Amino acid sequence: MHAKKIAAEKAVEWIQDGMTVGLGTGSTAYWAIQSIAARVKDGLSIRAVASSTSSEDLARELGIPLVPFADVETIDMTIDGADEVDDQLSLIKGGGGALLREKILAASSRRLIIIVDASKRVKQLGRFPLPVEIVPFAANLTLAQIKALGCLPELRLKDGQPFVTDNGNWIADCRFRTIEEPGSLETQLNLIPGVVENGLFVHRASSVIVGYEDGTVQTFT
Ligand code: ABF
Repeated sequence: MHAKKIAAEKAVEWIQDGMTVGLGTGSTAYWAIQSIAARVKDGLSIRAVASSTSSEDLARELGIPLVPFADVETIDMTIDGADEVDDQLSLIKGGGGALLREKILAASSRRLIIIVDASKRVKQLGRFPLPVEIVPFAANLTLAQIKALGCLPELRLKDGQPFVTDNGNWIADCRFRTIEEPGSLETQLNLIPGVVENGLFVHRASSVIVGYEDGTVQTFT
């Protein structure tokens, strides 16, 4: 918990007056939202958009000014967590199920700052099952096409039913074990018609801030 919090607080130091800020999702992004709220109380003037309804609700509750996506053309800085980060700053995201909105925010952000604790750093992506958002229609056919790319896809369940994303879709958690070429897999998955988006974020992170339990942080750019 401490490691996540200090990584989050370091990232929030980079926010400046007047910025449009993207709010991520997950337990590390939670600390960023708390820290942003504290700075807003102290007079920081920003506007924010969120990558999930849960982060949006939290931000509203804490008094962070939110704007509708329709009013936003670019985002100055998005601060978000990740499930795995490799040495090239490629990421697996989507363990929390918000990968589509997270990627939309990332794609429109001048800077994407990823905040993690040290457990998320890996030599090669793939130990964490890759989340892939799929449309419910003919989901079995889509799962078969995903499987043909060399993984074991499993439909994510919640209370015995398919987990439904904020966009009304389902998630397949795909065990690849190791992902040799994340960039090409990201593209190949998205060429399958039933796939909406996948959790590989390649060449998108501007910086990764790693927090450690001893209170130190390391920044990779
Ligand atoms: C989001 O939250 C996701 O992309 C990722 O799945 C998850 C990381 O969660 P946590 O910070 O709780 O480990 O950022």
